[in-house]
Amino acid sequence: MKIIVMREDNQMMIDSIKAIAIEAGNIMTSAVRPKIMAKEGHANFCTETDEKIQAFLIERLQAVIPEATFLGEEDGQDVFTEKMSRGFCFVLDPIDGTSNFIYAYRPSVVSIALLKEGKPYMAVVYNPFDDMMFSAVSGEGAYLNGERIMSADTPLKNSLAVFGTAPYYTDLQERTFKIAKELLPLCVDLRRSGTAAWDMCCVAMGCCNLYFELKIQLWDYAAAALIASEAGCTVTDIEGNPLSYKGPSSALCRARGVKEIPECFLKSVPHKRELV
Ligand code: LIP
Repeated sequence: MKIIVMREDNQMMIDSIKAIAIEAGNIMTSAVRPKIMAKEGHANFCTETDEKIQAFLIERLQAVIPEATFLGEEDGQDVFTEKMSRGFCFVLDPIDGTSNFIYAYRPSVVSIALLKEGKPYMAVVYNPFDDMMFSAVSGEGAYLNGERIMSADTPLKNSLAVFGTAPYYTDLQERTFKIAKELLPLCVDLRRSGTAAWDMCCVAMGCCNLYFELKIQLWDYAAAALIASEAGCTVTDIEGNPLSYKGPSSALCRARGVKEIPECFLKSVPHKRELV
């Protein structure tokens, strides 16, 4: 594993973002029966704690980079504008795994991505329930609680795979479970956690070797995709195209040991079906 010495200014900035994520995590773990609001789509919820954490993150991160713009899941700040692809833009998911949070099903995480000129530059994903802090700086490696992490180099058949059900988009469920059914015999077993950011961090730290979901939002993948990439993963949409970092996308995160995209993904793509 290549020795990496982080640039001092980057170290200071990522340490500030991590400290703010820990405080946000405390707001999450100390919440008591927060008010729940329904959003568009099947079982798509927001709680007053999601909104409280997002407001807290914007106020504190604005002090770290005064000129930064913000894109966050809550409060109607969910459209990626041209302005956000210039300079610094923080992409926030105050609680990734909101349904988990509502039902006290673990984990839920705080996800903070920093884009520079529209490209992933820094990332923090914090699980406050297990005090697990994932972080990465582009080109400077991925870390868990300060220790460098790399994804597993073992083949899919000797590993777990994790997937997201894209519950808000009922038109995608038939394809999701068709892929899952064909993926199961190719691995040891499947898992479903309820948070895309946590799932990709699990691939980054070597707990499982593949994660997929047919549609997630920019704030679900922006941070965890950089952490996974810096841990040697290949993170694309399910067809193998680079993630846009401009809006919703399908996601496929493969550990170092999963060299090819399993055929069950390629043949599931409607317009590709004729080709396979
Ligand atoms: C969640 C994702 C999860 C997905 C859920 C939801 P949220 O994000 O992390 O992978 O299956 O549908 O999108 O809404 O809890 O921030």
